[in-house]
This record gives sequence, structure tokens and C-alpha cells, in this order.
Amino acid sequence: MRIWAAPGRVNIIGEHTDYNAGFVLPIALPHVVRCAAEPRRDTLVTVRSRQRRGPAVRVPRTELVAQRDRVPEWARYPLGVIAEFARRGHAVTGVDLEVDGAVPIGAGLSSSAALSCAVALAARDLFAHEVGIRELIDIASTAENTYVGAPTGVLDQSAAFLCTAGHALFLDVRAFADGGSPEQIPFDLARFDLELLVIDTGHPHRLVDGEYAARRAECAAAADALGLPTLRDAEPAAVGRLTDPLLRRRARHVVSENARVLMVAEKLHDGADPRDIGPELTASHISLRDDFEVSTAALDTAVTLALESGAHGARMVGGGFGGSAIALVDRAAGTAAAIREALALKGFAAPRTFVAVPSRGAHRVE
Ligand code: GAF
Repeated sequence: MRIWAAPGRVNIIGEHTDYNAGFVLPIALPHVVRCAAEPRRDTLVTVRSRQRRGPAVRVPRTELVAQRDRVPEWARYPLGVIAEFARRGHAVTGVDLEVDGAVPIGAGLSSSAALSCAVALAARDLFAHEVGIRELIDIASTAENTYVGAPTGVLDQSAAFLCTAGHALFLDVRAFADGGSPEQIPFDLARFDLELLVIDTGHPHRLVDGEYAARRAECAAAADALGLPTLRDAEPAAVGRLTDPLLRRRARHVVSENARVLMVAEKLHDGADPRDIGPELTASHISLRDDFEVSTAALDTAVTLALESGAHGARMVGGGFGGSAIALVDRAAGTAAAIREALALKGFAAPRTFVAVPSRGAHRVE
């Protein structure tokens, strides 16, 4: 069997902006999901996971959609990708898939997209060489939206395919959809004696629950009330005139977050000391907490503790409602120990912590 891999991600800044046609700035993690794959002579699609006990899930290729509801949730990610290749008319035969994930699950670090993207790259190489990276991103995100039922944007799948080692990926989602290219911005924290600490609170986050979809609907309603196709086009003054206070807060987050991404990208692009982006990271957290209301007590506490321990900036990452925070720090080990101790004293679960290093995007391993 040959093996492909796709990484999880940490978004430096630009949260809940992707489905508003805005800006994001992720890095890929060294943590990957691997997918070993081999075509079969028959039409069965089988998938097993090193992280799950029990026999492989086995579904005939032509039955993938009809049998979707009988497939365990984790297996819908790989099977959804195969179904999406077939739906687009690519000549997919039966295939054996074996997945092995090292991206923490439910930590807001994009383990789901890492899984979908590893399978998508494998399927492309085995069945559909003509498929380019843009279509792969589309296939992986469409599979998650339709087959799994997780209404995600394109941040995670774009990060998995487009990120490169040593760089943050500046992606203008609308421009990319219109054929534009993303920018790779050098992100070498070690050169400035800095580290990016990830603090996984251990409170799982789930995108298939209703809150994420509710935020998407609120953003669409706010854009509609402003007479705009998306909040990407909204002016702060117009947002201030929205009469519904909830829609006003949601829109204010998106508009201010897009402005913060542009500011951070410009500073990094100009080679500034990354300490200078710290205040934007913290402002992003406050906006996600107060205006977008997707943070949790554990994430807020982790961010506060990081800042009290001397972090230059800190924020929750990903969709929210659980998952991880990041902190830009001089010494990760010291901050991590202080946060672990203080969270325990406040009655929170012990977090898992690690240092994020910008790593390569999806690739064939062997
Ligand atoms: C999740 C989604 F999958 C992304 O598309 C994005 O919206 C993110 O939440 C919030 O920025 O990871």
C-alpha cells in the first residue's frame, strides 16, 4: 500500500471569516493523518482506522450515498471523499483505505480536514491524476458539508493542501475562489526567540453540532440585512447601523477580524518582530468571546493565564465551543507549566500543550 499524509492546522488569525469570503492566516502542524490506500479488483470501498477497534467499514462504491446513515461518523469523512470523486464523474473503483491519525481529535486543530484531505490526495493519485489542488480542496470541503453534514468553510482544507514549511499562508478566500494565488509569508519565530504554544483544553469541539451552523446563518442574515452578498464587503459604519444587536455583534466580529488579519499579514510580510502581532491576537480572542460568542470558560481562562504569564498575545483557535488556544511566548515550557498548574487550581482539566512549528502541507509519504 502507498501512503499519503495531510496535516492539522493552527490558524494564526482570521476565525469565522472563511465562510464570509474573507481572510485567513493558518500554519500547518507537524501532526498529520496518514492514509494508506490500494485499489481493489471489485467495487468495495473499505476503510479501517488505527484509532478504532473492530472490523473495516465496507460499502460498495455505488452504495456510498444510499448507505451513508449506516456508516459510523468517523468513516463518513473518508467515504464522503470517495463518494464526491465519483459524483464528479471520476473513475473510482473499489479501494482499501487505512487511516492513522496523529492530529488531536476534537481539539479545534482540524483533525477532520486532515483525514478528508489525506484520503482526497490518495484518491487523486490512484484514480484521478487530472484533479488539481483547487478541486481537491473543493472535493474535501464538499464531502464534509454534504456527506458528513458538517457545514465548514474552506479554511481547514485550504491549510491542509496549501501550507508550506516555515510559512504562514495568507489566503484571501474570495480572490482564491476567483483564481488568485495565496501568499506564503515567512513565519520563523525561532529567529526572534519566540514560540507558539498550543493549549488543548481537552473540552472537545464538534462542528456537526448546531452552534457553528447557527453562526453561519447569522452572518448570512447580517449580510442580507446590509444588502450585501457577504460580510466581506461590509463597512464598519454600516455594521454599526444594523438594528438587530445580535446580528450587529456577529458582523462586527467578522469585519474587525478581517481587518486584524490584514494588519497581521502586513506586519509579518514586512518582516516585523512577531511580538508586534500579539495585541491583534488578543483582540481577536476578545471579539470571538464577546461579539461572536464561540469561546468557553476553559478557553478564556487559558488565554488570561497565558497573558498573565507574559505571553505577547493569546487567543482561542478554530471554530470554538471547546478545543484549543494559542499563545505567542518567549519560553513555551515555562508558560505551559504555569497554565497547567493554574487551570488545575481553578478546577479545569489538565490541558495538553505543545509547540507549533509551521510544517508542510499534504503530500505522498511513500
Ligand atoms: C472550523 C471550520 F471548519 C472552518 O471552516 C472555519 O470556519 C473555522 O472553524 C473558524 O475559523 O475550523
